Amino acid sequence: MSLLNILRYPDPRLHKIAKPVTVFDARLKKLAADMAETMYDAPGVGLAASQVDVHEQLIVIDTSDTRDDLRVFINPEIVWASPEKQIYDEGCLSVPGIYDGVERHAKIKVRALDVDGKRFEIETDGLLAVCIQHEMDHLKGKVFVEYLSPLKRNRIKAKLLKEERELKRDRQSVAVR
Ligand code: K2U
Ligand code: ZN
Repeated sequence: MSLLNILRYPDPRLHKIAKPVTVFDARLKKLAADMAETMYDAPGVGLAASQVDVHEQLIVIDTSDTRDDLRVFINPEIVWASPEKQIYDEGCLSVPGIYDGVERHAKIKVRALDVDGKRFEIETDGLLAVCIQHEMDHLKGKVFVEYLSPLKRNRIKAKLLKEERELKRDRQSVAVR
């Protein structure tokens, strides 16, 4: 398996819309496995294919404390969402070091396919519900900072672009030595 490169905000590729998966083959299984390895390594509790520049409707999630309860959701759709909302302090592997409150449905029912193309449904709340909604936003090209004020979003964009420039400069200075 391989570790995949995670796109960093404000990379425009994070805003591409993911297409439904139609072929359930070894390539798809390897992609899911590589995404899971990348998520565990980060570490994170979820990862969407959009974040590794693959624009197909595939997300991997593991919110367990023991890090051994991997869930794969393909072509996920929310078929029911509670009117009750909750605010959770979210982060994102594509927006490193930034955490802020986002309001989402407290409980959801999700229908999806597994890696073999078999349909399943789950109803959930808590961190899993938050994570599923966060990852499904990624598949729609939406990053959680878009729920924040323009002032906050622009400050985050400037901070991450500055960090990116410094990262590139440091890499070049090492290469020259
Ligand atoms: O999409 C991602 O980058 C993965 C997120 C998933 C996530 C976002 C918000 C709330 C819960 C999960 C990363 O796992 S962010 C890091 C993290 C780790 C543990 C709990 C919350 C956030
Ligand atoms: Zn994210």
